[in-house]
Amino acid sequence: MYNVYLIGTAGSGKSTLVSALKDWMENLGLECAVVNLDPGADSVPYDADVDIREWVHLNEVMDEYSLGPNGAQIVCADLMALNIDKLVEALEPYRGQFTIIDTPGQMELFTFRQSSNVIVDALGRDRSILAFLSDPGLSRTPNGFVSNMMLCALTQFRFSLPVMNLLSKADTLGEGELESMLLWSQDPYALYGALLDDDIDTQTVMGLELFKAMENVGVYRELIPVSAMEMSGLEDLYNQLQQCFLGGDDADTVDAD
Ligand SMILES: Nc1nc2c(ncn2[C@@H]2O[C@H](COP(=O)(O)OP(=O)(O)OP(=O)(O)O)[C@@H](O)[C@H]2O)c(=O)[nH]1
Ligand SMILES: [Mg+2]
Repeated sequence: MYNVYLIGTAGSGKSTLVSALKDWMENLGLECAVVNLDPGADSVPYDADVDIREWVHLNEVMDEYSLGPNGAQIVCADLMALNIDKLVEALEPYRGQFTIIDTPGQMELFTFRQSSNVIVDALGRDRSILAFLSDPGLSRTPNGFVSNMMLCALTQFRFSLPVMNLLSKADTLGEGELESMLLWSQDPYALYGALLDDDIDTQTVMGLELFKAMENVGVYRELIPVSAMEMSGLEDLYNQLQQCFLGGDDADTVDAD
């Protein structure tokens, strides 16, 4: 069993990609379960096999503790960890080769709270990967691109798990934009040049320094463009999963216990 956590900034396309990936995998004959870990989701675009809202629901926590949405989200994060045994038990009958996990809208709730490491441990840390979604709306400029890479690096730092870097909603990018972003992710010097091409100001200088730090600590990695809308890039995503979990063998051929 392999766990894939979709993580990204609010509205980056996590839930839609969970749905697309599940459909794509099932069409391929792969067994996959889907877990919703967003207690504040009004609705999700997939049938969750297990849904944290069964035990922890943002609106109920707001009422019960007389909290606003932000305070309640923090309480929810802790309640999620407290209820994790129930979730793991409920998931047991559905577990197949892959478990695809949707995470809360505001990524800091999952990325920066210790409760999420409790959840990762309970679901099985050994066979887990984080799929970090970069939203093109935030990462089309060189500065935005570096900022998003930093978020991805922080996520990796918090969890100490393998990470793949996805460029979501790739269908919203023009050909030139997509090419530039892919080049920035493949060739540090191209990104370096693009940062320098920006008007040199304090922000750019800081971007360059952050960029150098990322290069030095080895978080620089190639982007995989995906579009849940067009169902594109999912094979590349799956190939990355195979590389990470199975050293390149197909999941079909490997015992999935
Ligand atoms: N064009 C396009 N739009 C997309 C794609 N994936 C998601 N969207 C849109 O982006 C918006 C946010 O998608 P969600 O899947 O709800 O994103 P999320 O990260 O789960 O959002 P929160 O959980 O609310 O933070 C929706 O309007 C989706 O229809 C895509 O591949 N292409
Ligand atoms: Mg969502």
